[in-house]
Amino acid sequence: MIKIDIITIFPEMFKGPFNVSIIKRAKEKGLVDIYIHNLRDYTTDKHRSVDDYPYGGGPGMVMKLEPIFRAVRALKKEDSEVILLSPSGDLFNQKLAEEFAQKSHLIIICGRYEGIDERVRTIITREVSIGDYVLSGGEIPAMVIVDAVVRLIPGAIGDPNSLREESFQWGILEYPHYTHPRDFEGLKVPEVLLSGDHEKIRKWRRKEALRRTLLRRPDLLQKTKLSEEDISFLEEIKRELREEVKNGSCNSES
Ligand code: 4G0
Repeated sequence: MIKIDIITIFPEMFKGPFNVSIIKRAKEKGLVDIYIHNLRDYTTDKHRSVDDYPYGGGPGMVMKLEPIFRAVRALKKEDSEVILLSPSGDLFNQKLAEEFAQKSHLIIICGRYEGIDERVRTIITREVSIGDYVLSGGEIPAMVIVDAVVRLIPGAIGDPNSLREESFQWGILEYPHYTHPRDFEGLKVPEVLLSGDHEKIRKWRRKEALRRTLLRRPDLLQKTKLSEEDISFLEEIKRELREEVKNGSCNSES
């Protein structure tokens, strides 16, 4: 059982996303316990203030330290990962999601305003960003992280094969998927997928995944371990691409 505590000034934002689909099912199965805490409940002044003017002047407001410290101290256990969401954090990725999924307790602090009092760094164990853009708060990043982590908990996903495929394939993009009908207004399913020849299908999927990765995310091919077969597929793909250039074809999918 993994426990996730989220500290926010907008608890209502979490109602929808955490009560549908995989997260809802994981909660029902007792795989995860998610608590949303209103930061204002940890204030002590009569105005329940969570922000204040910046020392030294300048525009905007800064999140106050005391409510955050009171909240984290109340929630913290021996083995808590205390995560601050901020645009200047370490970039979140699948590897970090897998790491978080192994923890017994996550405390996620959703920042707002122009920033947060720098001294918050003394109480956190990690600063994480979901990407290079600024949002109006850390709430949506918190939902992104919870979703990515919860679906990795054993039992959270109906068919664990889909996770295995994913992590097995991790490092290159996914192969293209098709379902019924075989022919939609002339858009046909590739013949090989109807052949019933599992080895042929495996090879086709691997090659198409590599083709996609070469065209869209060539950076991934540098980082991942490629088999002898992969390397010869990539040679074939590059040959096919040169052939297309010669024939003057112009198709964004290839
Ligand atoms: C500025 C995370 C803005 C500073 C949070 C927080 C984007 C992301 C915010 C902070 C966010 C992201 C220092 C806590 C809130 N925007 N890319 N907005 N601090 O993950």
